[in-house]
Amino acid sequence: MILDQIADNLSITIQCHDNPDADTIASGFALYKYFMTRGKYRIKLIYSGHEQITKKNLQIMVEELNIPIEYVPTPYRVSGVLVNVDCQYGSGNVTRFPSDNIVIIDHHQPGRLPSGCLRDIRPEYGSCSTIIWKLLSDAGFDVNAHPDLATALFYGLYTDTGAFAEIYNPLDREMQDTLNADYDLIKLMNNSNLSLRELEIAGLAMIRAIVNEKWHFAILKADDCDSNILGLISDICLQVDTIYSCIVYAEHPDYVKFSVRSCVKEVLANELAAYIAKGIGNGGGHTDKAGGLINLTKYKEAFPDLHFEAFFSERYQNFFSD
Ligand SMILES: [Mn+2]
Repeated sequence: MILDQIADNLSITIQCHDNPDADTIASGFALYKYFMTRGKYRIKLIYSGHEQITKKNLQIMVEELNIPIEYVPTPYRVSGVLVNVDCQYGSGNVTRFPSDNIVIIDHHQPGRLPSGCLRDIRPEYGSCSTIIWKLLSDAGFDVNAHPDLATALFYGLYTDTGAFAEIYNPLDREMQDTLNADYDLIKLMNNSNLSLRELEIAGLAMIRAIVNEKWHFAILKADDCDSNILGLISDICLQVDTIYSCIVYAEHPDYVKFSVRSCVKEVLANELAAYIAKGIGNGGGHTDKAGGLINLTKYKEAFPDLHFEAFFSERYQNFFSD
């Protein structure tokens, strides 16, 4: 069993994806607690990337549930086995730290994985939290004996499935029904999704939406903000009746990040994200929700005179004609 194989190592480093969301944090936290109770003495729960956690609901989650997650800048030396949760080593949304002992536990479609790595990838689950919950339950670990853990895993599934609206797997439902979560805290986090400043950023982005009526897509430019806010803006945009897919992007001095959403099978969000970032960055995710990052140096080399609005518009249209 994968947990036993991880436990064979004296040191365990659990890494969440960059720009952590509730699901990756909950997954990492659950593994952390589990191995702590197994008496492992060197366990670290880390994440890296361009941004530290700023989103209010996630800050509440980390503080209220005492989640010992640490931000580490690059370069970083991993000790022991490296466990990627809710992401896959080598993919664009997780900083790659050198390691020859890699474990991947994830619920995204498998990408190109490092050879010989240990993996448990189940794309049929609504959240990575569900996989971890199942692994822990099968190992005889009573998650409900740890109310903080039960709440974290519950919230991981909740946020990854649009407040349980997108649950298709019976096991997700079973976890939802089984966990004794702190519903007051869930409610508090659920009502702390954005700051006033972020509300303003979202509003401005929506006012400036550029809509392509032929292909039913929209492009929105937002001021620099947390990636999760880009996702939130694109979630709202996709609810417009005439918009079937959309991109929301924000410029940062060093990079441009973007969020992609689609509700039609002709446009797979992960494919579109990869297409947009091809040659100049990274893009990927789920078929309905995805995102990416464009490297500004590479962009300026490839498109010295093109502003981003035109770039996104061109690539978007090329995606359809291709
Ligand atoms: Mn997830």
